[in-house]
Amino acid sequence: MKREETLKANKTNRTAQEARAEEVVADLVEAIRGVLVKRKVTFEEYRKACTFLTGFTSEPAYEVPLMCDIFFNGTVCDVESKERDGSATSVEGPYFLEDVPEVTEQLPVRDHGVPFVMKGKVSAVGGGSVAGAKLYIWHSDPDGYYSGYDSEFPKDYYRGVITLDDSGEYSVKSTLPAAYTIPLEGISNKLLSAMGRHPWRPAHIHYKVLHPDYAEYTTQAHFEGFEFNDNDCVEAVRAHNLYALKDSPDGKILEADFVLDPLNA
Ligand code: MBD
Ligand code: FE
Repeated sequence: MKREETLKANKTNRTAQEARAEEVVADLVEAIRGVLVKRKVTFEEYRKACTFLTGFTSEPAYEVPLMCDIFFNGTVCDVESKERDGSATSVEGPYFLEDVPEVTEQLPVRDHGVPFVMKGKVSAVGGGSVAGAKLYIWHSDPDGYYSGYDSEFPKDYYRGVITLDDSGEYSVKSTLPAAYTIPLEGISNKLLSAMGRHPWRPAHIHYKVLHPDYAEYTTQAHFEGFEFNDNDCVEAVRAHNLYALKDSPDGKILEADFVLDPLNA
């Protein structure tokens, strides 16, 4: 299947079978989300469960975690955000890689795309120093693909880790990411399409901050006014992770500040 042949909006004129699948699966999802909230399931427990469930299937190893991310990771983040101080978290998704190049002001990019700058400041609840924190940034290329998952597209593009100093400030250039589809041939998309749902995510940037004194922090930024913010197939868009892009001589600017939650405070 080609991307151009996929739905670009959830169906409003579903067949009876699609409508039935949508209502039953949506209710199952809501019921399981209720358990995640009631039991305050942590991200660590959630990831273990995804890996465990993968053992029941003969599908490629990423399909069960992907389906879980589509339906449940947003809820796990909402629970996590209530339980911690500092900025709210959001969905990590399947494409984080820890072993990536150190960068300072430029992510390695390919030859096309809209010039783009990501900047902001990382601080901590209580005002402690964030010096030495590792800020990971990763996002898709201008066509909606992630590096590091096939031999043609090595992992050091559109990714990097920045070591923050005491100021917590960062500013790094790249090119604007694009809307993304989950793998079209897999069983997760089969389920979405059986429900009359499309496979698209809005363009977004991923961030993760690691520092031994603070709770691991993971989030995403989406762009106001971009396609699929209202019907993200992963349902990860919230008011707190939707940002206005600004114009500048260096290109579009995304300014995002994050506040870390001290451990043992
Ligand atoms: C992604 O790029 C993503 O961010 C999520 C949450 C799920 C699938 C693909
Ligand atoms: Fe993503």
